[in-house]
This record gives sequence, structure tokens and C-alpha cells, in this order.
Amino acid sequence: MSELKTLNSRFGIAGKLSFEQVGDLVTARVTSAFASATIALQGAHVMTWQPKGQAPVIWLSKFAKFALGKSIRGGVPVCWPWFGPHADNAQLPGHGFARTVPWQLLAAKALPDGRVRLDFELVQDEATRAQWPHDSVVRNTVTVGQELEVQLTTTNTGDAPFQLGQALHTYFEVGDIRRATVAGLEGCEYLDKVDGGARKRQQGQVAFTRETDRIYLATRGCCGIVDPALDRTILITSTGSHSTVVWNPWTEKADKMGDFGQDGYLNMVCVETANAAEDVVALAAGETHTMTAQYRVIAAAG
Ligand code: TA6
Repeated sequence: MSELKTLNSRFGIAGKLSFEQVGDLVTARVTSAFASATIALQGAHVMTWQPKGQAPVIWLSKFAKFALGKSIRGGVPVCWPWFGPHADNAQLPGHGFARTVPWQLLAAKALPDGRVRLDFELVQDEATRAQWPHDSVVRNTVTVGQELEVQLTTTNTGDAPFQLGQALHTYFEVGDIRRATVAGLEGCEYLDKVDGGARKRQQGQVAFTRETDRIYLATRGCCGIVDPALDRTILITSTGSHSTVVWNPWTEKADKMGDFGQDGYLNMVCVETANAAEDVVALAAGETHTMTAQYRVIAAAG
């Protein structure tokens, strides 16, 4: 029996959850009274999320590739077990391998309140262990409703400690990045990656006039994307994270990446819930760390 048939017979929920092929990828399609979403099993990667009555909240490039072993431009890429370039080995993939390898669907449930919850576990094998020789179990739980919740949990199942860097590298849809701002990071220090990693302090809301790539430190678990063009604010709340990455590639970098499309950068901003830079997590043997992000549209802008 095909993988799709097996998934539909094991986990399908009539009228709420079915499985379909998108390009090379097997995906879960959630449709509920509150929202619709698509999640690729590769990377346990939320590709789309659109609450009822709203424009899409999660951005997915029109030029995204859906290929085995390749990252998807948009959605909620899971960066794990390191964020950014590998500390010692430039041959290893940026942002870790979790987003480009298979994850197993462990469970799918229609909750009494109408939300749909999917539990995924990363499939570790010799290829992943060659990059990450630590015994660990990582799960990603995605709950789809009027709010989207993504919960990334890592357990150190070995007998030695390890350092964990990670991020939910979420791409949000905005009407026009030149008018959008990010509130809630005022006064935070940040590392400015477009200025050699210089340490600076945020004055007022984050506005966008050029390539912006910053790791905000000691963040407080709550920020918002104020979007006058779509007349909405997207609230982002998080736990288990004290660093927030804000990124827009702007024109030149987006063109170089090749999967943003013409002007794609104008309609997206990444606000990433992370354990990055000095916020990486030291996980002792037997310890578990959970990082959670919740997203919802809360109000008109302003
Ligand atoms: O989170 C921002 C960032 O680290 C940028 O520096 C840029 O590299 C972006 O991630 C996208 O990375 P990717 O590997 O998905 O193309």
C-alpha cells in the first residue's frame, strides 16, 4: 500500500485531516472550522496556515521547491540541532538537518475544542548521527486552530550533556514590508548580522528599509507584527526561548536565493522563536527542553 494510502487509513479524520502529495513531499492537509493548514512530513514543516476569514498568516514563496532533502522557502522551517552555520564544520547544512529529513507522524487527533493536533518525531539514522552523534529524541507538535501552536521538544537520551541551538524559522505574510513593523523588542540588545554581528540596542519598533538580519537577545516571549497594509497585527508568544531572530533579505539577497521570486521579499518577514547565540541550551543527560511558539491574528494594526 502506498505511503499516502497508509497515512490516510491510519491517521485520516473525515472532513478534518487527509494526506496528499505536494511535489516530492507527502503532506498532511488540515481543514477545520477555524483554519486550514498544510504540513510536510519532511521536516515536520508547517507550509501554510490560514485562519478562517483571514489572509494567509504563514508565507510560502510562490517559487518554493518541494523536493526530498531540500529546504522549503517559507512556512515554519525547524532549525535543529544548531542555528545558522555549524560551529566547526562548514560542510554541514546551515540551520541543521532536521528540516530536510523525514519525520514520522506518531499521532493525529481532533481535539474537543475543534483544533487538530499532529505529533511528529524526527527519524534519526546513521546519516543524522554522522552530523549529530548524540542520543536524543526530538518531537514537533503542531496544533491547528484559530491560533497556530508549534512545540519543539528535545530529550537528551544519552549519558553526556550536549549543546542545542534551534529555531522555529517562521515566515509571516505581510501586505508590504516597507510599512510593517515588529513591536515588543524595544530596548533589547541584538546582534546585527548585516553589520558584522555588532551588538546594538533596539530603539522603538523594528522597521524595514533594507536587508535586516538580527538576533535579539534576552527577549521576553511576546512580540507582534504590525501590518497596516493588511490591517492586522500578528501576535507571537513563546516559551523556552530567550532569543528572537528578525529577518528580511530585501532585494539583492532575495534575488540571489533564487526561490523568493520577483518582489517576494515585500510580502514576508521572518520572526523566529529561537535558542541561538548566547541562548543556546545546555541539555544534561536525561533532560528535556521544550520551545513553543503560538501565533494568532489579534487586531487591526495600530
Ligand atoms: O534566520 C535568518 C537567516 O539565518 C539568514 O541569515 C538567512 O540565511 C536565512 O536564515 C535563510 O536561511 P536558509 O538556509 O533557509 O536559506
